[in-house]
Amino acid sequence: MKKKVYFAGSIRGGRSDASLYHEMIECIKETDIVLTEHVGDLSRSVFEQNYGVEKQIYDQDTAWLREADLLIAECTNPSLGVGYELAYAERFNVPCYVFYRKKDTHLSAMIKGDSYYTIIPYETKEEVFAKIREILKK
Ligand code: 6IA
Repeated sequence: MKKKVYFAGSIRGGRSDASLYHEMIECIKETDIVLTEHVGDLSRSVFEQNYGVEKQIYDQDTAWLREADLLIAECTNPSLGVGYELAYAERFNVPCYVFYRKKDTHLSAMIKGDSYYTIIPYETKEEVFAKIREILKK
């Protein structure tokens, strides 16, 4: 059966890796389902700001987190939202895989130091796609 994957990546934390998120999402979709395709959507505005919209986003994303079979996060670009999602997923026992580009960031000790998370440092995109395929085969 297809797995439901919650893909997490920076939105208001900065969009410099958004096209990489899009490629990771496409890679997951080759075999499984991505609940959060908008994270890799370069056409959407990051700053739609009003409480109603933000509450809807929070309610939908936390419902998807509870429903997900696993979470894949790209954490090179630090994001408060992604950090929150990782902690929320741990609370609901959702397995979490955290990717980051070694040369571009020092991943937070609060993520690296939590043995619940599978941390995946990488150098090339090819490594990322190969690792995603391996995770999804499990
Ligand atoms: O603090 P950040 O904005 O960087 O948090 C990013 C994380 O929070 C992502 O992994 C998303 O799952 C979630 N998130 C933040 N903003 C949104 C959002 N905004 N829609 C859905 N999930 C969100 C609407 C516009 C957007 C699609 C460009």
